[in-house]
Amino acid sequence: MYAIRLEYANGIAVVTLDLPNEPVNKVTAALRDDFALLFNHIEADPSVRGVVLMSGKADTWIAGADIDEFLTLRNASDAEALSRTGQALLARLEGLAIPVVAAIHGACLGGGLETALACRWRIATDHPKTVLALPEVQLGLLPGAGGTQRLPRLIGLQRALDVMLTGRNVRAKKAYQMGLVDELVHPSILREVAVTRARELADGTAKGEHEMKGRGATGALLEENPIGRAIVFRKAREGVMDKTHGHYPAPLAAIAAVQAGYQHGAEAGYREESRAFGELAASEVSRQLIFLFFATNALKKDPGVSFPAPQPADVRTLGVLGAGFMGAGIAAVAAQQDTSVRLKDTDVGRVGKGIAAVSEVVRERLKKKQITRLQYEDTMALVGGTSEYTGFGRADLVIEAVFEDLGLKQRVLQDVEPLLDPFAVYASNTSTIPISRIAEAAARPGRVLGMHFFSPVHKMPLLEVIVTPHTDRDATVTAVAYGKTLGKTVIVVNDSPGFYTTRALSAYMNEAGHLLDEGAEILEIDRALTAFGFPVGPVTLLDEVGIDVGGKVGLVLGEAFGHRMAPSASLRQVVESGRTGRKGRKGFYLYDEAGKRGAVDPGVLALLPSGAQRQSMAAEEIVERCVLSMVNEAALCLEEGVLRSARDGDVGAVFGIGFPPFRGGPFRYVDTVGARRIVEQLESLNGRFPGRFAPAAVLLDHARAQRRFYPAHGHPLPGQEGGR
Ligand code: 3H9
Repeated sequence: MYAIRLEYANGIAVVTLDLPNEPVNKVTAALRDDFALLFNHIEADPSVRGVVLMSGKADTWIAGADIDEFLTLRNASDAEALSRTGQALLARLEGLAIPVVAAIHGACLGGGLETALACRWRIATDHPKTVLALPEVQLGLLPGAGGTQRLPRLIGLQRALDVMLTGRNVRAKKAYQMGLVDELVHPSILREVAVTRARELADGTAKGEHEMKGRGATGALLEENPIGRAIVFRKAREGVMDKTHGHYPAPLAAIAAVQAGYQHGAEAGYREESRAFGELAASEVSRQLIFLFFATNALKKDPGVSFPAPQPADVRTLGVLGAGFMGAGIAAVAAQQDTSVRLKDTDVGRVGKGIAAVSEVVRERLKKKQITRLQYEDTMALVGGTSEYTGFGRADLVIEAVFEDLGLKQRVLQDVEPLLDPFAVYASNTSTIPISRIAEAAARPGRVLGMHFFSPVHKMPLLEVIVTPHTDRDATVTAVAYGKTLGKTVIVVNDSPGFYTTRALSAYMNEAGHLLDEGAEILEIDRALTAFGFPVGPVTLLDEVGIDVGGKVGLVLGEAFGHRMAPSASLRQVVESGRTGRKGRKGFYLYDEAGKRGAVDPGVLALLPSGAQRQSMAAEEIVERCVLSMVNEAALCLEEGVLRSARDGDVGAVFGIGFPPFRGGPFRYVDTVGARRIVEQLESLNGRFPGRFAPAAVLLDHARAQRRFYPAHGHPLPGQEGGR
C-alpha cells in the first residue's frame, strides 16, 4: 500500500497513515485506494480482531479531503460523486465486523474527523496540537463524507450544528467533554492504550465510560422531539442569516442535510449531504474561499523577498515604542509567542496603562481557559515597562507605535537608534506615513521598514510589511518571519503613501464621503455595502476607526494623489466639528455610555454640505461607486509596483480591510465581473466625476486583451510564489 503501514500487535492491526512526500495526511485518491485494499485485507484475515488507526505525521492525524483534488472537479456531479465515494468508504469502515479505534494525535479535520466518526472508539492525545474540526464551511462546503449525519448522532444536535456551522477548532479536552472523543491520553501512551482498547472492544470487555456524557439536560429535552428540533433548526438558520446576510450558502445547506437525516432517515440525509456537497463545490463562493486557502498557504512560504532569500534573524527581544492601544496589542501578541518585550512610553503612568492593556488581552485567553494561570503569569513576566530606553540595546526588533505625526516619528527614531544594535530592525506601525519619510531621520535607513498591524492586533489576521528601496533584504525577511511567528498572514508592499491597504480603503471611504456630499442617506450607504458583503458599512467604519484618524489619512493621501483622493467636503466638515466617532461617543451615529451604536445622529446632518435634506439613492449606485473606487485603487497599486501581485492585493483586502471573502478580493472580483465590464463602468463614472474614476492602465490592458488576473481553470496560483 502506498500511504499505509501495517503492523500487528496480538491480533490487532495497527494502521499508520503516512502519505509519502506530503507534510500532512489528506484523503487523496491514493489514500482512498489504500483504505479499500486495507478493508479487503482485514475482512479476509480472521486473525485480525481489531484495528487501530494512527498517523505517521508529527502534527496531523488527517487534515481532511485533498483540497487540490477539488480543483480537478469539472462540475457539481463530479463533486457529488466524490462525496458519494467518501460516504461509501466510511460506511464500509463503520460496518466492519471488528472494532476500529481512532488514535488521534494532531489536527483531525474535515474528512479526517469524518473518518474518526465512523470508527467505534476515539482516543485523542491531550496535547495542544490535537484539534478536531469540520472546517468545510470555511471553504464554502459542507462535510461531505457523512459528517452531517454522524456528528449529531454522537454529540447531539445543537453541539453538532455549532461545530459544523462555525468550523472552529475543538481542543482535545473540550472534545472529550462534549463526547466527540471517548478518551484522552498522553501522547506517549496513545498507541498502547489504543491497542488495549481495540482488544477489549473485540472481547466485549470495554467499559462504555462515556455515553453521551457531554449533553446537557436542556439540549437533550429540546432535541428529543420534533417540535424542539424544529426550534433548534430555525434558530440555527436565523443565526446563520444574521452572521452571513445570506452570502454563504454552505452553512444553510449543512443545516438542511442534518434536518433531512432527522426527518427522513439517515439514507435521505446522506443523499442530501452529497447532493449539496456537489452543488457547493461547483459554486463561485467555494472557488473564492478555496483560492484564499491557497493564497494564504502560498504566503506562509513566501519569505517576502525574491529567492535566494537571506536567513531571518531570531527575534528574542522586542522593543515597543508607545504603550497605547496598538503598542500594547503588539506587545501582547509578541509575549504570547515567548518574546521578551520592552514597552516604552514617556511616563510611568502611560507605561502602567499599557501593561494593564497587555494583561487584558492575555487574560481573555485565561478566561476562555485557553491557557492556565501559570501560563498567564509566565507571559506577563515577559513584558517589562520603561519610561527610559532600558533594555533596548538587546532588542532584535523595535516597533514604533507612537502618534501618527511625521515629526514625532522621526524624533523617536533619532532618539532610540544610537542605543540599538546595528543589526536590529526598526519598524514603524504607521498606517499612512511613507516609511521613506520616517527613514530620512535614520543613520541606518537599511534597517528601517514598516510593520502595519491592524486593530485589534490579537484578532486581525493581516500584517502589511512595507519596504523602501533602501531597506536591507535581511531586515525584510526578519520582519516577515516574525510576523508569521505572531500568527499573521504577511504581505510585503513597496513604500508609498497609505501603502496598499490604507490607500485602497481610503479611496472607498472617500467615495462614501462624496455620496454624503450629494445628500445620500447615511443608513442607505452602510446598508448597501454590508449587503455587498463588507462586515460594516463605510460610515460606521469611519466612526469605528476614528473620524480624526480618517481626517489625517485623508489629508496625507489627498496631498499625495491630488484630486482623485482629495477628502470629501463632508469628511472635512465633520472632522472640523471635533467629532471623533465611537471613542468620543459622538460621530455619524449616536452612542450610549457603553459605546453601543444607536441611530444616525441628526446633529451630524447639519454639518454636511447637503444639509439635513437627504435623498434616497439606489444601492447599485452606492455599491458601484464605493467598490470600484477600491478596485481601481488596488489596480493602481499593482501597476505602480506597490503590490507585488494580485494575490497579495486580494489577501490584503480580505484580511485587512474587510473585502468580502466570498468575492475573493478586488482582483478576483474583476475576473468575476470581467475587466471589460469594470472598465466600462469606470469610464462611465469618470464621465460623471472627471478624474476620480480614470481606469488604471492594468485594467485597460486586461480589458483590451480579455485577460484575467488568475487562470479560469485549474490551480488559481500557478507559480505565483516568490518575491520582490
Ligand atoms: C473536506 O475534508 C471535505 C470532506 O468533508 C468531504 C469530501 C468528500 N488538502 O497549513 P500548512 C497542505 S474539506 C490539501 O502550512 P500547518 C497545505 O496546503 C478539507 N492540502 O501547515 C500546505 O501545502 P504546501 C477540510 C492541504 O501545520 C501543507 O499541507 N480540511 C490540506 O500550519 C502544510 O500545511 C481543511 O480545511 C488539505 N486538506 O497547518 C484543513 N491540508 O506546503 C486545511 C494541508 O504545498 N488545512 N494541506 O503549501 C489546515 O487547516 C492546515 O493545513 C493544518 C496544518 C492545520 C492541517
